[in-house]
Amino acid sequence: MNRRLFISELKKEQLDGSDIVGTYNIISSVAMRCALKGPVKPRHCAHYFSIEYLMGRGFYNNLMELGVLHEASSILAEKGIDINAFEEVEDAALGNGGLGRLAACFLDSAAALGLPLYGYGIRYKYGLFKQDFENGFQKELPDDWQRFGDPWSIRKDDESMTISFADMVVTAVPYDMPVFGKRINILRLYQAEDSAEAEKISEYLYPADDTEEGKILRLRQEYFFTAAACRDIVQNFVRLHGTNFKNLGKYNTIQLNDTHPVLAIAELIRIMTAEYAVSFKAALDAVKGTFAYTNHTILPEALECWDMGMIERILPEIAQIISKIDGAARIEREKAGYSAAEIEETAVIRGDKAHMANLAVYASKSVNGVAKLHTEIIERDVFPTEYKYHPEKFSNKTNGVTQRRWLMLCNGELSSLIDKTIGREWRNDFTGIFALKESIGDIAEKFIAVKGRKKKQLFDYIRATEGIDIPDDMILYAQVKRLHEYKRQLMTAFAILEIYNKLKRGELKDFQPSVFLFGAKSAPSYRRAKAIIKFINCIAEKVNADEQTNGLLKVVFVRNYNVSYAEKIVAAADVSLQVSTAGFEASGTGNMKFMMNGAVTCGTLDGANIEIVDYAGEGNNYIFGATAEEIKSLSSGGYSPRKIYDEDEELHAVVDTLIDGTFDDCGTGDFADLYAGLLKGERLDYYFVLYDLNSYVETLLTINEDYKNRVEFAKKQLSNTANSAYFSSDRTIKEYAREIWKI
Ligand code: 26V
Repeated sequence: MNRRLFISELKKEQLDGSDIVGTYNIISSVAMRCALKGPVKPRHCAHYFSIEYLMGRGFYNNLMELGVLHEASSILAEKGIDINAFEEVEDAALGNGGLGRLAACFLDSAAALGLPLYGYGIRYKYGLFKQDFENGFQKELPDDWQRFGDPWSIRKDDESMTISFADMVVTAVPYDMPVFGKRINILRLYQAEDSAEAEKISEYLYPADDTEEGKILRLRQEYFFTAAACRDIVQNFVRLHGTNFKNLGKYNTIQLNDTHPVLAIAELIRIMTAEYAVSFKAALDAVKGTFAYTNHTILPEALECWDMGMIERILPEIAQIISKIDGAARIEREKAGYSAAEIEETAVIRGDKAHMANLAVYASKSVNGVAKLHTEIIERDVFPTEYKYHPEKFSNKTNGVTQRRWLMLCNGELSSLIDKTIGREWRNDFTGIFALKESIGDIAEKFIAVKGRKKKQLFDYIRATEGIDIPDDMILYAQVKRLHEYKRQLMTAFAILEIYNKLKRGELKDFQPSVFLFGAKSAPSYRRAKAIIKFINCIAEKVNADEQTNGLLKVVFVRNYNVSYAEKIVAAADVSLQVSTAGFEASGTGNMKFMMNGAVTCGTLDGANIEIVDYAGEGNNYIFGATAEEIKSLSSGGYSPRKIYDEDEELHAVVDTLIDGTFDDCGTGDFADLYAGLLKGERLDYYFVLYDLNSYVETLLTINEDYKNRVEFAKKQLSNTANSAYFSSDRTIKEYAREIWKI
C-alpha cells in the first residue's frame, strides 16, 4: 500500500486521544481506504470453508502487514496517544481453538505468499464466550466483539443471497474482511438477516447442541454459510468460464476445514442439478474434482453424524441428494471390489445417520491429516478401507503458524535480536531463520535478557488483570489450550501438587522458583473440563497463599485466554507444556508458537511434538510418557490405574485431594466425579493420567535442574527458534497450493 498516502490521509483526520474507540475506527478505515483498490478474484483459486475463524485483533496485525504500523504509531505519539491504548479493543474470537486459529494463520500465509485463497464462514454476532471465574468456577459471559465497531469489514448488500430451509427463508449478507499481504485476499463472513428467527442463525458460535433445538440450529448454521458460499463460487465460475461444470475443479478447490462444512458437497450438487440442469452423475463427478477434506480430530464424539430425519425436515432436497450420493457410492464400491462389510463401514448413510466424514472422504479428491502421526492414524484406524482402495487420495499436511503474528508482532524484542544477528531476510523468507544456528552461543546472554523482558511484561499484565503477583525471575511453564481431558491439564495439576508436597517436605534442594501458568476455556456443558478448572483454581489458591513455598512455586490460571493473551504468553514462556495422551492431539499449533519464541517443549510423542523434536533435537526438548503404540496396546486391555494408585503413596496422596476434603468443590460433586473418572466405574483413567504422571514430574524436575545453567538452557531454547522454519504456515500453505489446490 501507498504509505505516503496513508500518512497524509491520517494527518488530515481529527484524532482525539480521549476517544479511543473513535480513533481506532478512524485509523482502521483510513488504512482500509488506502489499501483497497477493488481486488478481483482470479480465474483460478482456492476456497477455505470453515465454521470458525479465530482472527484475534486485526488492528496491529493489519497495520503491520500494510507496512504502516510504525507510521501510525508516530502520528499518534505526536498527538499524545499511545498506540497500545487499542489493546482494549476486543479480539474477533469467532472460533474455539486450534481449528479456528489455523484457518486464520492459513489466510495470513496465503495473502503473504500472494496465493489466491478465499475464506468463507459465519459472522457470529457473539464470538466464543468471555470467561470469568466465580469462586474458581468458570462463568461464561457474552462476547460482544463488535462493541468498538468493525472497521476492518465491508458489508456487501448488493451481493446478498437468499437461503431457503423447508420452514424459513433467510438472507445471507456478506461482510468482506480483507487479508493483507503480497496480495489482498478476502475472508467473507455471512450474517443471517430478515427476521428474529433468521438472525438466530448467526447469533452465537456453537450454540449448545445438547438439545434437539440446539442441534437444528447448528445444522442451519452449517447449511447457511456453505450454501451461500457455494452459490458465490458457482456464480463466479459461470461468469468466468460458462456452464461447463466439468471444469469446475480445474479452476476451484474447496478445502473443507473438518466436517462442519461438508453439507456443501450436497448443496453444490443441488445447485448444478436444479439450477443448471446438470445430470446427477455429472454433478457428482464435478464435486469429486472440487472438494478436499482436512480431518482435525480422531475423537469419535467430534466426528459429526446427522440424523437423516432431521435433515429431511429442515433441508428435504439436501436429504434426497445425500441419499443419492450414498446409493452411488455403494454401487461404485461394489464394482471396485469392496466387501459388503467394507461398503457398510465407509457408507455415507449408516443406519439413520448421515456420516459427514464418510461423505467428505468419498466425495473429495484429497484427504489430509494435520501432522505425520495423525495422518498415519487416520489412514490406519479412522478411514482404513478408503485408504486401502484409494491411498493416492491421502496425504499429510503438517500444520504451521504464521511467524508474522506469532513472532514478529508478538515478540519485537526477539525479532530485533534476530535481525541484528542474521539480518532481516528471514522476515521475507522464514527458512532463513535457520542461519541463527551458527550464532546461538554468541547471543545466548542477549536472549536471556529478551526472555526476561517478555516475562516482566507478561507478569506486569497478570498483576494488573488477575491480581496475582509473580516474581520476575521465575521459570515460566505454560499450558494454554482448550480444556479437554485428553490434553491432560489434570495431570499437570497433579504434578504441581507432587512438587508442592516435595517442597513442603524439604526434598527439593535448590529448586528454581517456578510458575505454572494455565489458560483455557471449557465447553460450557463439559462437566469434567469445568471441574478441572475449579480444581486448578483451588490448587492455585492454596499454593500461592503458602508462605513456606510461595517464593518458589506459584500457580496462575489466567481468565479469558484468547489470541491476544496467547501473544503475550508464548513470547514469555520458558517451557511449553504439550502433554496430551499420545495419539489424541491431531497436531497442536500452540506447540509451534512456543517453539518459535524459544521455549523448550516438555511433552509426549504426540501430534506435531514429534516433528518439533525431529527438527530441534531431543536434547533441546524434554520428551516423556507412553507412545501412541503403547497407549494403543494398553487400551486394548491390561491397564490398571487402581494398581498404580495402590502402589504409589505420593501419587495416591495427590489423587486423594479430590475426595479427602483438601479442596472444596462447593457441594457440586465435581471433584468426586473426576476421581471416579480415574478409578471407579468404566473406562478407567481413559487418558492415562496416572500412567504418565511420575515420568512427567521427573521431567519437570529435570528441566528445573537444567535451568540452573542459564546459558546452556538458553542455547536449547534458541535451538528451537532456529529450527522452527518448518512450522511456519507459509510452508504448509505452499504444500496445499502445490499438491492439492494446484494454484
Ligand atoms: C472439539 C470439541 C468441542 C466440544 C467438546 C468436544 C470436542 C472434542 C474435540 C474437538 C476438536 C474439534 C476439532 C479441532 O479443533 N481440532 C484441532 O485442530 C487443530 C488444527 O488442526 C489441531 O492442531 C488440534 O490438535 C486439534 O485438536
